[in-house]
Amino acid sequence: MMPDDHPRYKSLKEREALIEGYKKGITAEAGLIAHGRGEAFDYLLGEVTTPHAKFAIKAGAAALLLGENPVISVNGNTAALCPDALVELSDATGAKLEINLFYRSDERVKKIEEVLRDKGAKDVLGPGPDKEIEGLSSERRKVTREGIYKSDVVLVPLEDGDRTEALVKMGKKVIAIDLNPLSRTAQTATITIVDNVTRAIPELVKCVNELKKLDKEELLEIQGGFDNEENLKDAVKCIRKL
Ligand code: PTJ
Repeated sequence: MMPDDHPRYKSLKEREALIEGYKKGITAEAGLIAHGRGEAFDYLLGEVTTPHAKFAIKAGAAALLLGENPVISVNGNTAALCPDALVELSDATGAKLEINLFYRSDERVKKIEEVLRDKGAKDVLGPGPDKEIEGLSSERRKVTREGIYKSDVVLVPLEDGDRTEALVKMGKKVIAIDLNPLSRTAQTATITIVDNVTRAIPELVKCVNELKKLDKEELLEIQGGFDNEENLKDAVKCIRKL
């Protein structure tokens, strides 16, 4: 039992959630290692949503609201760490939830679908993929026509660089959430939120609900005022300042 006054309570709870997810067959074994890498960057960022992350969250929220067929890609880490927030974001934006796994198995897809439905998701895409992303050989190539394949905006938390590149090549706006500002995903995405998914996704929900009051022109202005390269430089500067 974790004492809630432990100075690293939140971080330790996240580890517990992932270990639990792994035991239930939701999170991949390598997902635990990937989280460790994320934790190291989060530590360097002060474990807070920094101003550059907030700026990217605002641009990402505007892009999701402007999208005609926005999709939220769900993997084993996010399903274990923040399933409620994923469903809330889908409800707030109308974005579809699609399970897309690097270590894909029908069993894992089914278990993640159950987690999302348990949290109130009505439609979950991912089982029975009927299209493939061109130029991608990993299991992540398997997508659904109605979801990721036809999407114009895709949110990809904890992604690998190959698929980000392939999605961008298909002409999609890719919003990535990645604690590592130097990763290929971070560098390739249209909008990169350098933040922990456990903070960034609830923040996106809040921001989407605020931006809903704006008209299309105002949303376009927010989206257009974002420069990913510049924002990533700020993220690196923030780490260097330590
Ligand atoms: O569930 P699956 O089968 O799709 O597998 C998922 C993993 C995570 C195993 C797979 O996508 C993978 O291997 O990812 P990578 O290539 O290790 O990339 C993970 C990236 O996410 C790294 O740059 C980490 O720094 C970052 N990261 C890890 N945990 C978090 C994170 N970013 C934001 N929030 C986190 N909690």
